[in-house]
Amino acid sequence: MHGSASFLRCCRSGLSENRVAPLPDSGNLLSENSCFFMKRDIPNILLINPWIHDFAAYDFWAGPLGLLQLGALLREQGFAVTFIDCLNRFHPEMPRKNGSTRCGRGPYPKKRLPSPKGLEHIPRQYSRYGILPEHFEKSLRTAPPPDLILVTSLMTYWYPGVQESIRHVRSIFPKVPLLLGGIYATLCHAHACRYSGADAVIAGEGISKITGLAEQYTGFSVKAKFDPSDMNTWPCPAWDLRCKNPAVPLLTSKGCPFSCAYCASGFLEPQRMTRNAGHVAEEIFYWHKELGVRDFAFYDDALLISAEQHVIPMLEEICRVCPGLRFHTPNAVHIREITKETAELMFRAGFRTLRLGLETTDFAKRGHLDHKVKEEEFRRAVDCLKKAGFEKNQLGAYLLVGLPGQSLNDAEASVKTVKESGITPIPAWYTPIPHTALWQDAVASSPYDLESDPVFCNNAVMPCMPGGFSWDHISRLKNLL
Ligand code: B12
Repeated sequence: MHGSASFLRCCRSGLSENRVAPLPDSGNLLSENSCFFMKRDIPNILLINPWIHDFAAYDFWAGPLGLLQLGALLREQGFAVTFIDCLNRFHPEMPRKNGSTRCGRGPYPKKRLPSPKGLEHIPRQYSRYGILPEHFEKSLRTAPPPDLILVTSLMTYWYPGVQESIRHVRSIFPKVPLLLGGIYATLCHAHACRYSGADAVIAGEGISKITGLAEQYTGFSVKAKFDPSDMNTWPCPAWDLRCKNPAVPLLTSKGCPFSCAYCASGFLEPQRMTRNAGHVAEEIFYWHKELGVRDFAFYDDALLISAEQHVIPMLEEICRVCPGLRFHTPNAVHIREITKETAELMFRAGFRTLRLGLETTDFAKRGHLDHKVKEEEFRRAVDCLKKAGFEKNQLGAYLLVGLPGQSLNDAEASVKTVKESGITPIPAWYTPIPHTALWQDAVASSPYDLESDPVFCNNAVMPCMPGGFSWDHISRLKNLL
């Protein structure tokens, strides 16, 4: 495997001679990967993936990719890094069934919570997803004392889980600086500054900022060993800090050239960047060889864009270097880019779950939403995929439901059209997102005060659906499916 030394460098450099290797079988009970220090002159940075609070959550190849990317960079620069995952499905003190896994997916443990204020009328059970608070506290108490704590965040409406996680951390490490970053921190910056409990909230990408932040808060001075504008110089995310990896998420590019009205990608990742084929194949090979991983999930916003330069050489390299693995695209791919060649290559490389970003089949009236696919492009793509060998249950088309001004009848019509095409419709309930073109329409059409509290943007409450949440809406769609 050419160049694999660079990946070994990334993943092994965490175990410097100042630390002893993790105790056998202790990883889960303590922090995910507790490395103890003989010397206290190297600052220890504690990474935390917080709980989810929601009406429903399921692990579809989820993982804190951004946080562990920062962890890998810090480790490479000589910081000691520990990780606690509040969403660890494999915690040894949790019931076994949580650890069950289907191609890397599986249910999170959950514990019932009272519904958030203003959502008490929703007839669904609100829960904390993840490990129990006592397990989190035990991990915090037994972790090497941190000099800096980094907490990530994902969905805006999951912020109550972030708040609760930070409260627990504060009760144990009241004086250690705690920084919050991630998607909620970026999309709802002012809200996070006010309510999260973090010392500082960092908006936007973290790669170019993390060295400076770590230096500023620990006083430890380092030289950056990577170029923030070149993904090929970054070490792979520190997935080895997770106690178990049923699947590994991959990021082979950043950004998306489309500016769809419902999506925040353009705001979150304004710059398009790609990795080269060898770099990606090397990472996949590495995780397969080191951790036995067979399932990989692409997190790219635009995996198939500029296929000739990016995905085609990358998949050819994957077929050559690491055949026999399974790949999934839980974040949809662009339909227009699916050709005979890309379809055949994806099939040959081992793609098993392919999600298409269709959103609606009302092709004539979709102009206010996006310009990413025409009807004939959709039909041609489905044809190419079927001819390449994909089966109906491997091909799912995401359809947005509950958009401002959209009736359930419109959504039902899309479901029927997708079924007729011979692939699987997958309704995705719309969540309003700040900094998107559709945000103001969403605010105007919703009975909730979306601007006052991100919790009202939870798609499980159907925030923009006329009449609000209803089991009838769900069962009408389920019956059609
Ligand atoms: C991959 C992905 C998923 C994955 C899961 C991801 C995961 N981590 O578990 C899957 C496919 C399952 C998923 C599902 C959904 N997703 Co999604 N997803 C994404 C996507 C494409 C990438 C996220 C990611 O990992 N990026 C890569 C890493 C590197 O970036 P990052 O985490 O932001 O980290 C960087 C910075 O934030 C920062 N950082 C992060 N943490 C910290 C901490 C500190 C201290 C610092 C300093 C910095 C820092 O540095 C990192 C490196 O630069 C984003 C879009 C996007 N471009 O971000 C949408 C996105 C987050 N998803 C979104 C949506 C709508 C959904 C769904 C609701 C879709 C639906 N209707 O079904 C579901 C809900 C899932 C659920 N209920 O479980 C929305 C967010 C909506 C919201 N209200 O918040 C986004 C923004 C896309 C959009 N439409 O605009 N998603």
